[in-house]
Amino acid sequence: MADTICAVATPPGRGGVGIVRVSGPLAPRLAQGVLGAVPPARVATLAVFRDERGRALDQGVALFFPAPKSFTGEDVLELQGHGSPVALDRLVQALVAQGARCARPGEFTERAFLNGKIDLAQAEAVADLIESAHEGAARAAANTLQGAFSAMVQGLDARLAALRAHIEAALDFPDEALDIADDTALAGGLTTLLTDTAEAARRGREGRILQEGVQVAISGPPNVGKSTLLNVLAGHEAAIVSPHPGTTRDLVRERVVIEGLALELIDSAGLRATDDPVEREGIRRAEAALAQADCVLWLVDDSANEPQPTPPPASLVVYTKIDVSGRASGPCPEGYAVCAPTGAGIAALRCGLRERFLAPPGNAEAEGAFSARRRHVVALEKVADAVRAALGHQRDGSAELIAEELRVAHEGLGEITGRFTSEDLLGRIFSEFCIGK
Ligand SMILES: Nc1nc2c(ncn2[C@@H]2O[C@H](COP(=O)(O)OP(=O)(O)OP(=O)(O)O)[C@@H](O)[C@H]2O)c(=O)[nH]1
Ligand SMILES: [Mg+2]
Repeated sequence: MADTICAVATPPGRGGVGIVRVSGPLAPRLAQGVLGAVPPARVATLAVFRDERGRALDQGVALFFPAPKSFTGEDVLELQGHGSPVALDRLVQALVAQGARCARPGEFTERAFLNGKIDLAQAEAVADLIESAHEGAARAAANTLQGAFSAMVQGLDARLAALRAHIEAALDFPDEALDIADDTALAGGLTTLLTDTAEAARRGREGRILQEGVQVAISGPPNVGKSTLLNVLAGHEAAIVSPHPGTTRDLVRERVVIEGLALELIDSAGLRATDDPVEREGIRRAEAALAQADCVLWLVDDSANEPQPTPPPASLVVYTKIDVSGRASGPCPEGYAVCAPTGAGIAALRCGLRERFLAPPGNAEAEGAFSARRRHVVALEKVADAVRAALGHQRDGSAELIAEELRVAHEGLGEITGRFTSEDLLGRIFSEFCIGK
């Protein structure tokens, strides 16, 4: 049986109201101890909060939510007192003295998930709502919390389950089975499932960008002006700039918002062959950041005489040091030309970035925008890959291989809702929460 946890749920510091939350089987006994009686279910009740020796600590409103109709699905007691850090701390101590334990970060939400009150995507939306950096992100997280994203995943899940049942039947009764390659119902089911999964992944990507912002890696050889550009876009001296090639080693991350579009800019080490082990580690990190970014700004020193490395595919080329080369600033056929120290061409580059990822802020207004995380998008892409493979096997007429791919697809969807999730992942997700949530 679960133990009983307690924590201050309001932010640290002084405030009008301070709330202590208790969840677990001891909640009624703790109410008895602290309030002298268990308040009637879900009725705001004025009470004096007392410590284990009967001394008054505070006075406020107590709420009791009996299991299972509570946030965590357990007996929950909420004590709404005054926002005094000292009084709240004494109240927590009194609860601990009577058998409660201090909650870990996210433990209330974790219990809500474990007790089936919300799925994992919704639990993550709780954290995303708290962390929202702008209104669009908050609205999208609220939609995910209400289950908009989960409902879409569950719809895919139900259809996948039906297709699995269909194929398992063909495996169990091979004599009666239709020839798999001629099974038009199966082909149709797989095709629409693939279309809808790809659409879900697309919307998931939009939702992730809305929530986390677009990750933009600033990349290129050493000394081309990467850190200078980061500083100009960030509006302050975030990274060290120097004339020595190989200055930046660590990843330097800066969040900026351009007309409602949240960007995470990542400056990193210049890419080159080197024997310096520290610089080599910097380059390894730079390459990892480049590989997972939504957008790569590849900087080319326009003033250099020697030939410059070829930009990676799909990157946005930015010519730097045009004050030396004499090129005009602004958009050019291959990308943008800037001089970061004077600011020439920077406005055009900002506009270009904004246009490239135009969709999210506008969409947030629309009904049904939802927040998602990178791991959700990765899982949906994995599901789409597996369904695509299953469709290939269907044309070859192999029921076993289809069944295996659909199993993989089903597992991928389960990772989103938390049906198939490792302890490790759960620990990581909930540890990002604040205490008392
Ligand atoms: N003339 C001119 N100099 C620039 C421009 N942008 C950057 N620089 C200079 O170029 C040098 C290198 O700039 P950084 O921003 O440190 O270059 P980086 O690409 O971050 O270099 P690493 O971190 O070593 O890879 C510095 O001396 C900058 O002042 C520019 O547009 N024009
Ligand atoms: Mg640098």
